[in-house]
Amino acid sequence: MAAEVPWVDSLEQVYGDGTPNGIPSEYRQRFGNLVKTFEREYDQKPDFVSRSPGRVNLIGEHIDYSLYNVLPTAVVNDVLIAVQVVESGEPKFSIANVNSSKYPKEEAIIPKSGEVTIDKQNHKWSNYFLAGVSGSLQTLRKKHGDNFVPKGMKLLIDGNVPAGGGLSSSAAFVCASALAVMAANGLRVTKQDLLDECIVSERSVGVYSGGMDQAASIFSERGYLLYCQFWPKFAAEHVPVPQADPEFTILVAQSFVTSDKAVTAPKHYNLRVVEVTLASVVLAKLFDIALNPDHSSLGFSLRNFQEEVMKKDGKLEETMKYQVDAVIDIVKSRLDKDAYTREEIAKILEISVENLEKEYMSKFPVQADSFKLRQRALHVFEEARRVLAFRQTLSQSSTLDKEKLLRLGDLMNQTQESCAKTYECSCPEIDDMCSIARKSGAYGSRLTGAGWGGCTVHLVPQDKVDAVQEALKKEYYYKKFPKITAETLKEAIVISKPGQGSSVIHGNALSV
Ligand code: NG1
Repeated sequence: MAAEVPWVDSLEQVYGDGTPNGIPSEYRQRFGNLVKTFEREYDQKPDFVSRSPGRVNLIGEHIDYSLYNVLPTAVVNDVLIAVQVVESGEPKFSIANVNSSKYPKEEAIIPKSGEVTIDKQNHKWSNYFLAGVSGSLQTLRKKHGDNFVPKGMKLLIDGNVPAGGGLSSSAAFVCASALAVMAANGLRVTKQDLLDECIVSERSVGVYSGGMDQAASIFSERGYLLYCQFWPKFAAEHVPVPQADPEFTILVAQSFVTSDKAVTAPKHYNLRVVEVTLASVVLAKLFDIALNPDHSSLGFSLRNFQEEVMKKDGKLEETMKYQVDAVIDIVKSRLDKDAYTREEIAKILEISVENLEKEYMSKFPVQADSFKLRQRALHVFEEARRVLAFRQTLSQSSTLDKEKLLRLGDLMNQTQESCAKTYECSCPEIDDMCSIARKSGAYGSRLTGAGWGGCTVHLVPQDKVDAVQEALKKEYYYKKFPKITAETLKEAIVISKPGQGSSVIHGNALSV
């Protein structure tokens, strides 16, 4: 049977490390503060708290929406939503945040039979909650009929995943929201259903979401990396973090360059989705292949093209590495222009520019005169190859030796190079941080998440962790932000152990 999102009644099941040591007191305090603030705000105790974490991606950047495998894991930073269900009356949501000065309280009413409307032009913080509502309503209406009206809810939110910081605060928020709505309406949702809902939900905020973040937020298990496969359909494998000699640490450091994916999407994220989709259909056309639509954002992915071209050549039985190498050669030899205009692409596809725009650029607008199909496709296929190599290195033996750690680090460094030069999703600050970390001892350093700012992730030998942190402070944070406070600096670098995925926290855990 498909696994359900767990309901837990102790915080150890969420934040513990599996040992009898208990959990760090700050987690308990934060949770206690949420419950008490809820009581002050609404004069009642919450019924439950829905929780979903942020994530860090170790390798496999910008390839989930081309349906290639990626290797993220949840971090301990999360979004907590305390909920009191309102049993009668119209379905009204009161949405408050513990940080009320930054995120003022808002109210929303769901029209009886209608859709949740999200004003994409007006990016309010509560849009992410409404996005979660819209996805879960689809499931609830499928189950209970189109006239189903959800229960009203009083909500208090506390998130400590930095917004726009590359640890996927948006996915954590949307997943926790959808889970809260499902729980409030009496549904024990499976992880797979929640994932499907949340991908749809996030798209309603205006981003062609790939699915990696929601998968990592929902499916992760403490102590494991999550090997996510998207082709032919989603599957998750929990990969244990191997012992290593010398020991290593995964260090996550924010650049404090904020890139709001929903706002910058037409020039950044959504444009890349359009470019790789166009690369797929152009390549297919050049090989006289009619692609069947797949479940990627715009219906045609590079993974789909790989499958069909290998089928055509009778090479589907070959290893994945062989196949990816083959499509890399194809891209190098067949996509020979540095950039393709709309007219050039329309000509290859034998359609009008108007139809090209209607089919691939109308769902969400993009701002570009030309499209770098060769570079984007190359990044995707080469990154897919790096993920395979990374995964293989992890599973070669139960202990990672220095040579293997260096290999993993090298793959991460190659990803950064490709993100910076070929996919153009890095920025000078991220490049800077990566070279500072490498110079002071990191095996590998790269951006994590969508990029154009956000976070970096570093694979660091244990005995170099202090040196890397100090170097980042001295050569990046103090230099770029001379007025940075000690508190902000404390949040800038996170030493992250793979954390636990989504859950509903109820019962005794709420007695604080
Ligand atoms: P961020 O923006 O870091 O949450 C985004 C996408 C992922 C993936 C990465 C790039 C969403 C919610 N997230 O991550 O699916 O494509 O970029 O690897 O759209």
